Amino acid sequence: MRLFGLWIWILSSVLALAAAEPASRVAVKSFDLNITESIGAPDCYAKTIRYINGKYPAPAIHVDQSDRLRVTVRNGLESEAISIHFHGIRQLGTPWYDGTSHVSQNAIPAGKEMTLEFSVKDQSGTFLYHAHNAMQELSIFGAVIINEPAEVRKTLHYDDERTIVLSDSWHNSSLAQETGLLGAPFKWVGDPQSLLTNGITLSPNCSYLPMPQGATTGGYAVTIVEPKKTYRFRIINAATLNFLRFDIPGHTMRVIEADGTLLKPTKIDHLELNAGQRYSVLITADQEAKDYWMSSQAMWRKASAQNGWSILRYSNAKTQESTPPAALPARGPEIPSWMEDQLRPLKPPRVPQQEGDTRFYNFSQVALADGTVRWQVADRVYELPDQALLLQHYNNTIKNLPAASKPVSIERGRVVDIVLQSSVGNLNGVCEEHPFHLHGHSFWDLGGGNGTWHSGIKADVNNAILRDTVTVYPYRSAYFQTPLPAGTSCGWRRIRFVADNPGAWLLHCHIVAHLVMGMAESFIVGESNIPALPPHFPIF
Ligand SMILES: *[C@@H]1O[C@H](CO)[C@@H](O)[C@H](O)[C@H]1NC(C)=O
Ligand SMILES: *[C@@H]1O[C@H](CO)[C@@H](O)[C@H](O)[C@H]1NC(C)=O
Ligand SMILES: *[C@@H]1O[C@H](CO)[C@@H](O)[C@H](O)[C@H]1NC(C)=O
Ligand SMILES: *[C@@H]1O[C@H](CO)[C@@H](O)[C@H](O)[C@H]1NC(C)=O
Ligand SMILES: *[C@@H]1O[C@H](CO)[C@@H](O)[C@H](O)[C@H]1NC(C)=O
Ligand SMILES: *[C@@H]1O[C@H](CO)[C@@H](O)[C@H](O)[C@H]1NC(C)=O
Ligand SMILES: [Cu+2]
Repeated sequence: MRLFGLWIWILSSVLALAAAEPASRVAVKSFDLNITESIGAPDCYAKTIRYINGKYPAPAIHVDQSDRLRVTVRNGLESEAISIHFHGIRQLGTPWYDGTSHVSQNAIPAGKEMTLEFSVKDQSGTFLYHAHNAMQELSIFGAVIINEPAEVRKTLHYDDERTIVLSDSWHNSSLAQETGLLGAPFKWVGDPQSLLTNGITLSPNCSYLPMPQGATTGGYAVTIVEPKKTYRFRIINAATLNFLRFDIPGHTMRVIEADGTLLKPTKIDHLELNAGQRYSVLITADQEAKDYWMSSQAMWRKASAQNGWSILRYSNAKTQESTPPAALPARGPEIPSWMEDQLRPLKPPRVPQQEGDTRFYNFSQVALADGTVRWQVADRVYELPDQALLLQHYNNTIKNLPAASKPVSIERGRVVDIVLQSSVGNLNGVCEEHPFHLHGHSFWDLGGGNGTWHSGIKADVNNAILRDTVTVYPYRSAYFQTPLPAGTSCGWRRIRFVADNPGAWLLHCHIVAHLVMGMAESFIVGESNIPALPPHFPIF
């Protein structure tokens, strides 16, 4: 492709320049994220949605590893405060630009703006940005792509790339959902009405209201490929609840990246990815030139929205499809870690061999006497403080925080092992799956298992994949299995990281409803090494 050739040309010129003059390599790339809200119908149902730079879905951000990003977030919402988090980007040395409200900054009020500036020099691959204030994650998300250096990219053997952002969508507003989740009686958000691909889908019996000019009216996303070429599909799960199964019929998928870590190419039948996780797969357009229906659907819950369809289109297809098949591919059986257990890192991981300080987090949901329901992690329902933790650090007020909000202090440079232990709560006897995400650090995924973790279980460090979001699976008593008594262990997962990034960071379930219900822990890493806040940092 012409564009591809141009890209290579630009990259090689940049590298040639760099060889002559190393200082010229750091380029600052500026992006605007102008957030506004107005009517749209991404799945046929008209509601208020959020546009970025007047576009829906939100535009992708593409950068090179050597770039510095300068991102100006302008909150043009009517009344809600917001912050934008770059998921998986470590913010090494810039903890104040993590975009996590109540933790790294105070949320940007309606009508105000803020500029984040950070480098990504130790990272490459597929990431995402999304809102990180209360339930808003539902409404704003986009891809972030950091190109590997040209010499690495060459070894991955693909001609071009495409980005596929999957998400889940509800017709009710996020504020209505939050009220239901935190109130008495507790009201669960339920399964999403739609599974979107690149922000859109169609629902059955679609009938549009009159829409303003430029409003999105949904449809099936189309990914166009040229015959014979090999593509890197970057597949991002930007859902806030659903663990997804993704299928491309008729084509072999070979996984080569998980959350920014390159993998030994591995053939898989279908992709399984949890909220916040990203994978790159190679596919070759070597089949009959026509349209193929790709699909996403929820796993590990009782039901799934049935409209997660999108089209894979050969550029020379003679006919085009408009009606998806009657049924999605069979979604089961649900086997914990089925796909992940097949994956191997491309390069031997540099996992610290010594056991870290092990922190054991037993979590379960708890139905309280007043009719509310929360999630507790190590016997605590986490409450985000009003003033951001990092700002409180500078004001020396962390010590005054109530127990429900106090961060755990970790010395800089410590190796930390975290065991995420899932147990049945006292509400419904169910074990759920949970995608856990750590801010400011990537971690080695040391695997998971059935029942209760104990120190006699040794980790397989040689095959650990460095990533930022990992699933704690239910090994029993899942939604479709027999309920079990409160306290029964559902399963565990273990991660290891080096606490090398001084700042205030969240570890939390990436099911946003669970986070709102308290499923989080906060850390202050290297308290005495946190760099000074940049001058004029907005306090809001
Ligand atoms: C974002 O808004 C600012 C201020 O109104 C404007 O100058 C800028 O051009 C906008 N950027 C985009 C990409 O629309
Ligand atoms: C949507 O919100 C309304 C009002 O807040 C509530 O009555 C209704 O049950 C909600 N529906 C769903 C599917 O959550
Ligand atoms: C769509 O219309 C058909 C035929 O009228 C009906 O059977 C079906 O229930 C409708 N589906 C939805 C989601 O409203
Ligand atoms: C510290 O507290 C003062 C007084 O309340 C406030 O004006 C200032 O903005 C705070 N600083 C930070 C970094 O939050
Ligand atoms: C986990 O252990 C329980 C109890 O022994 C067993 O019933 C269940 O089948 C196991 N789950 C898996 C996925 O092996
Ligand atoms: C984990 O939490 C559950 C529910 O709070 C409790 O019943 C169980 O004993 C705990 N298990 C461990 C190993 O602490
Ligand atoms: Cu969860």
